[in-house]
Formats: sequence, C-alpha cells, structure tokens
Amino acid sequence: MITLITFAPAFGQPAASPFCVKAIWLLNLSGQPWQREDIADPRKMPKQKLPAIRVGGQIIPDSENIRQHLETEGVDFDQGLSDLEKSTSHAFIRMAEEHMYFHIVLDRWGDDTVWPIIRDTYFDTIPGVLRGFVTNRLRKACLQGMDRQGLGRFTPEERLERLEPDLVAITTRLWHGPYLFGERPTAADASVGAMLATMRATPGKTLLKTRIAEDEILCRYIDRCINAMGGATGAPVRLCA
Ligand SMILES: N[C@@H](CCC(=O)N[C@@H](CS)C(=O)NCC(=O)O)C(=O)O
Repeated sequence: MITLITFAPAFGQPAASPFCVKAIWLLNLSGQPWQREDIADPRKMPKQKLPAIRVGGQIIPDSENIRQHLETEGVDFDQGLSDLEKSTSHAFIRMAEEHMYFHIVLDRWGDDTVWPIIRDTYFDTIPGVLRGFVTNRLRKACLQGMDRQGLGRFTPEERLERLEPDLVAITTRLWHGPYLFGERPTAADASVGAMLATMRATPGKTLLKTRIAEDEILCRYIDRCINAMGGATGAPVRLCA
C-alpha cells in the first residue's frame, strides 16, 4: 500500500501544506488504497520537503512525481481532456504551484498577526522554551528566500494586485463548468483547488484570505473540490476509472 508522508492536518485542512493536500486529493482521485504518516520535520526526505510517498521500499518525493508515479500505475487524471486542454491544464498547475503558492507563504510566514498562530501550529512539537529560538531562525530564512524570489518585496496590497489576474483566469474557466476542465475534477483542480483552499484556511484576516473567503464563485469551487476529492479527513473516494 502507498504511504503518504505528509504534514499533519491544520486549520480544517487535511494537511498544513497545499502540496500535501494536492497529493491527498490525487491519491483519493486515483482510487488506490493509501495510508498517511504524519511527520513534522521533512529534513530526512530526499528533497527535505513534503509530501513524499513510500511505495515498495522506495521514497518518491514531490507532488508532481507522485502524480507521475500514479500515472505510470495506470491512473489518468485528465481523462477525456483534449491535447489543447491538457496544455492549458499544465499552465494552470504551474501558475498555482510556482506563483499562487508563494502568496500563501508570505501570508502565513510574513504577516505578524498570523505568524504566532502558524508557529504554534506547525511547530507545536518543539518545546515552548526552544520554539521561539528555532522558529525565529526558520522564519527569517523563509522570508529571506521570499525576498530573493521577489514577491517578498511587494506590499500585501501589491501582492493582491499581482494575484488578481490568476483569480480571474480561474473564475473565467469556472463560468464554463463546476471544475476547471468540465464536470469532473482533474489534475489541475488538485493543484489549483488546494492552493485556494489553503489561502482560505489561513488563520486571521489578511487581505488575501479575505479576498478568497468573500468570493462566492471561488468558495463554492473550493467546497466542490473538498467534497469531491477527500475533505478534511482525506478519506479515500473513487472518482477515476
Ligand atoms: N514542488 C514540491 C513543493 C513541496 C513544498 O514546497 N513543500 C513545503 C511545504 S508547502 C515543505 O516541505 N517545506 C519544508 C521546508 O522547505 O523546509 C511539491 O510539489 O511537492
């Protein structure tokens, strides 16, 4: 059986990380039996990140590689999509994972009102006296990374403005169907839906969280994704052939 190595549930989501949520949703869509193993420290993982899966004694890191593994096992996440739709799907996934994701990082790690809640949720296994010291270093490194990436130099208002066209692109597709590519969730929904759900689940009242939480179309889409692909428990459901 596949074991998903993931961060623990947080803020009503099946995992703290949107990439772990995506992996959970892909596993649920695949119909394959799987179990989860929650860990707090990813440093022993091949890419020092989560998610990863353990399968047949091998560890496969990265949600994209997890998707590829499931596809080599015969799962078709994009069943019925044309080549044109598949190329658009690819672009949407990259938009979600290489742009929208960084807005989540800054919202959670950069906002002084949100950070204490994040710290005490993500790092609750670190004893109180050490927690501040360890997490201050981690936060500083994270925000330095975001500064180099560039988005960290934007104000929250500028970030929201930068994100808006992504949200418009998603909403435009949702005018045409319940999921990004029609009547059934596909791989793109696992990525895009997981990012939006994570934005909405962020504690506190940041500009980004409020923007998503007050958007009826996006909220209904997030709820559809959660209902179709696993919900807060990550309980497996069968949707793919
Ligand atoms: N490209 C990776 C990204 C995974 C990723 O960024 N995971 C983050 C959590 S959202 C992580 O494990 N961070 C821990 C760290 O960098 O120390 C995927 O698709 O799985």
